[in-house]
Amino acid sequence: LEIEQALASAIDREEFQLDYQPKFEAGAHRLAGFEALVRWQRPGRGRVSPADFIPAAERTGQIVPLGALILRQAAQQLRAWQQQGLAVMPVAVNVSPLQFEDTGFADWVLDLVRAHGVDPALIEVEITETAAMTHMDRVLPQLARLREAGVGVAFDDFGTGQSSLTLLRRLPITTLKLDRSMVDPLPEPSAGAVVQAACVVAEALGLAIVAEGVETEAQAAEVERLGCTHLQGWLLSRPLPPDAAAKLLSEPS
Ligand code: G
Ligand code: G
Ligand code: MN
Ligand code: NA
Repeated sequence: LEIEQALASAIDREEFQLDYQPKFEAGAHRLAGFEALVRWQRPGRGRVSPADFIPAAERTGQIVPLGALILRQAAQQLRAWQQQGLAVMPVAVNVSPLQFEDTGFADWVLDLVRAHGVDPALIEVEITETAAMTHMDRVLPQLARLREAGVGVAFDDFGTGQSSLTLLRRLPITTLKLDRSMVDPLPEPSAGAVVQAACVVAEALGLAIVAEGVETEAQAAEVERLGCTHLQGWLLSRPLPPDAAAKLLSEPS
């Protein structure tokens, strides 16, 4: 309960910031967008990892107000970058299935983004494959609503869940994010075969496919050879604070 009380006051005081991890096109490694990753700096206590507080916030339901705060911060950041005259790129925000329990969530997101003068195509939502599959009734119609308005929809941690290929065809998604656990073992051949199969499916369905957690040159070369359209990972860039992300936006690529 200690964490629940701490989270409640942290949400009230907005003690959270977003870092932005760049995502790059395969090949030329041109900047293609960012993934927003929440950071909690506890006054007097230091940083708490989202790997610790996101699961806690999901257990308590606090992910709903926290998730709203995160989306608002992302919209504010996009507006700020636009006002600085930067050529903005899409920002992907991780969304919990609990946020979709409110059937008005998708419309709320669209209102939020438009109220900030931001094109909905500059926002992408990331939902884990497992979350989308286990809350389909609530999640799918709202993903479709977001898609119709131009919001990107990414299937996160792809390859770790159990979505069927048949279902994948009918989902309102634009991007598959290949889980780091599939990228880690590369260039091991059996891992390569699985990644290649995922890339073939993505291409056939017209989806982008992002290799996550790319840490080595060998992994980068391999995911590009196997057909991934985008790369994200520490080899190319760590998650960046907003000013460093803005600097990337201002550089010719
Ligand atoms: O940034 P890091 O690798 O420490 O993140 C750890 C986990 O927390 C990842 O699974 C990531 O998806 C999740 N996470 C990071 N930021 C957010 C966020 O803004 N919302 C949600 N729901 N999850 C996040
Ligand atoms: O669950 P999700 O895929 O949203 O989690 C993304 C998490 O992966 C973030 O917490 C981010 O900090 C982390 N991450 C990003 N790049 C790398 C990487 O190259 N290696 C590792 N180990 N983690 C990474
Ligand atoms: Mn993610
Ligand atoms: Na992921």
